Amino acid sequence: MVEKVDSIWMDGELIRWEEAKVHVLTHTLHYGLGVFEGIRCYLCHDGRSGVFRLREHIDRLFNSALIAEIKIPFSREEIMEACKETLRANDLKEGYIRPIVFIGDGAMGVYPQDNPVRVAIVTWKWGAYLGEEALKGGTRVKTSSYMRHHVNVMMTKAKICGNYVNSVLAKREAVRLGYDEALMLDTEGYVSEATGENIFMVKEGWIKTPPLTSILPGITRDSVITIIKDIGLELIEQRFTRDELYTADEVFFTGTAAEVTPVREIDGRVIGLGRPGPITKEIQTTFFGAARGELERYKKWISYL
Ligand code: PPE
Repeated sequence: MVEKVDSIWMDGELIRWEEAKVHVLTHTLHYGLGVFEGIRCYLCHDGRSGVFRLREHIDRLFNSALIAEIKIPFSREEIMEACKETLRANDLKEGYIRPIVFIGDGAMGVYPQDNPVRVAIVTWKWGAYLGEEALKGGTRVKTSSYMRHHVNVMMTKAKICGNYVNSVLAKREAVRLGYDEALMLDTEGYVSEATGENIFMVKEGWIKTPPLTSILPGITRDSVITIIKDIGLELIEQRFTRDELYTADEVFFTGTAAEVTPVREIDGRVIGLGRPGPITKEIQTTFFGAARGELERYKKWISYL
């Protein structure tokens, strides 16, 4: 359950949580065309609160809207400021920020020409996405019977609301079968991503991640790629198969919600030693250090409140 906060930003102003309601004819509710973001704000080591890569998330929101042919009635600067304003209004030192752009009520049918485009920003406390235990000890994963979207069926580079039906179905299946998360393959059978995370594998010191074809261009993925290169490790963006994953030394997920979560088991095969490996741990520690403002070279990623 999302813990209630005082205020939600909606269409340009802060309103009370109870008032943040929409009509049942909201177009996005029926047809799924809307775009959203997921951003984290961390309590930094110096006591300040900092939003992690706010600019990049808002840029992706506008890219998603461009792909979805939705015109956002605010500027990037206004949305960035509104994210911070909402955190401040709720006195959240640390938390998750969810901006959503959706098509309001008016016409029904798949051509909502004059329906208003609405924007809301909600903030709440969100702990470890796959659980504290997973963050420390690794998560258990099952290859899904659902494939990730074909690139011409859904627009996979956009964070479109309706795209997540695929994620919800895959996640439900994985949890029903006793796993924590679903691994999804692309329509050609190569490893794509998880329901809300990108994936990396480590083998003999090399790190691989799928290229930006059928996956969401993750901002945590991008941060981790930078960290990997800065550490001096080799990274290759290349397609790989699930059996290559089974024989990897280490596997981990990245995502705003999931942060850097080690994977310890896939389809009943133990990965490496069955616990987070040294490279995963180093990347995870560096990522949290960066997000909490402890590392000078990554301070450019933080927008302080
Ligand atoms: N792939 C998918 C499909 C995805 O949803 C996310 C984020 C990522 C990769 C990683 O992207 P990034 O957050 O920019 O590193 N998933 C968001 C939604 C999770 C949810 O359940 O809601 C998130 O992590 O905020």
